[in-house]
Amino acid sequence: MHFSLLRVRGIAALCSSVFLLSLTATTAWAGPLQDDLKARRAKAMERLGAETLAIFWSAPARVFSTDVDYEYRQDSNLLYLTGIDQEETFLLLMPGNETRKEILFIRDADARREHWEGHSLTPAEATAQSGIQTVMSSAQFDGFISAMLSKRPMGGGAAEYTKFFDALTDSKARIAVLMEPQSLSAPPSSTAQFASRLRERFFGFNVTDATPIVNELRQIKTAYEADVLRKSVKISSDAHKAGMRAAAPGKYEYEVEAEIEAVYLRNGAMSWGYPSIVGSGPNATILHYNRSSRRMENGDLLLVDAAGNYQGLTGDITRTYPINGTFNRLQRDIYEIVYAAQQAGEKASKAGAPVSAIQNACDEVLRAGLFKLGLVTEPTGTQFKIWSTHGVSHWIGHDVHDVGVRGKPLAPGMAFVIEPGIYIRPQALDNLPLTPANAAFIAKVKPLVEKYKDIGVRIEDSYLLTPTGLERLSASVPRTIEEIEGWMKRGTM
Ligand SMILES: [Mn+2]
Repeated sequence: MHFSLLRVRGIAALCSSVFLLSLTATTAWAGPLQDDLKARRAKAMERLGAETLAIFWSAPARVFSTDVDYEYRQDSNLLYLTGIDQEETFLLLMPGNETRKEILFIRDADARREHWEGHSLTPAEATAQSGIQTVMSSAQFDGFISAMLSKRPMGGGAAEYTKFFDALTDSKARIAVLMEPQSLSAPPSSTAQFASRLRERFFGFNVTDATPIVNELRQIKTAYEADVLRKSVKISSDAHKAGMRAAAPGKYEYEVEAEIEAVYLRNGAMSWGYPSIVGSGPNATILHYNRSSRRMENGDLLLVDAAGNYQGLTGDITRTYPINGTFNRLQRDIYEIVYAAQQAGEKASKAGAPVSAIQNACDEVLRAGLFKLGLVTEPTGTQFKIWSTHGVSHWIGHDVHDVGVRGKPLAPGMAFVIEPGIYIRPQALDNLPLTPANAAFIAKVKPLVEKYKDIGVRIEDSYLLTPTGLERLSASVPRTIEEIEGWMKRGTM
């Protein structure tokens, strides 16, 4: 104890004196993650261009209650570019620099804070994790930005910053940041305030938004990311199977949730990717139900939407199943439509196809199925959206609803879900404007809504588009009626 405290102090003293010299190529780093991080940054820099200084911030700590914080969640973009899961971290990319194209700023060692919160990365450890050779103290961040925008070199060789400084002289420099989309009436975000402060004090640059560049990169998973995502979804798949085994009449929703989340932790997925949705009976029709407090009854369907975050990557899986192990006739009616819709969505998921092809394929099946059951009265159009209220696809990755570029056709390396759903909430009819057409519709469908009421079914799998086709990452979770009933009764699919 005593020894380690001294050691930390020693490092702190050492750091403050040598930070400016920075750590150069002598520091060892290696590993497939570090290679991948380097490649991600290289691609980002290629797109940012030589006249750019790009800045990426870590996420702030967030308060859970009074002086207790939530477990730390790193900003996805910073994690994507650095692999560093620590607060008070900044990444600077200066693609025009001679050698110091990547500069990482990390917080200083602090023995007292580390006694409470744990070890902070040393510069050498930050280099080992990120593959970034130049590491400075976060306390130097302001000074470094000021120096750069004043054309004052700070570390590096004589010509280190020439490209950026020349760009400032020619008023062609760019400061790239990630702008949050905001309404004009909202107060400016911290990023926008930062940009304003720079504009007030310095000249020769425009502030640009790096979001499209990072989004485009994140949309195509690297081979390394694909492997981590496979592992992540495998853990979540095992979790769903454990949840299915735990569901039974008389048990509470939270008992199923506990089984699911235990599998995450047992396998090193240190948190959920999003709060688990475990909704039985009428709760299955609430899209983001998260109370998990109901006692499940014989005859209920249980809708479980859950996935863990493993090494920063999150899949997204939903299964809906009868807690007594057998679908009844009405549940089957709805389930079969949703399943057929998902199958149609899978068939539409081809490289080169527009993303909207997935939605259209699902919609067609959902519309026809609901019309056939009599839950809608129009065989065309969007009337069926009263029971199928959400989009069927989104990207997955560092965020469960991951970023991407709108309008880009499907391509290998893209990871996404297909998640059609039908939710028969009688209240949905109450929300309709009181027109004669709606009154006629309500009169016609009311008996059927009464019959199917409170049935909510969503089926969601995680996919990766590969050069050879669509890979269903969550294929090990029972999905057809036969597979689910087999798993729940016999423990085999
Ligand atoms: Mn989803």
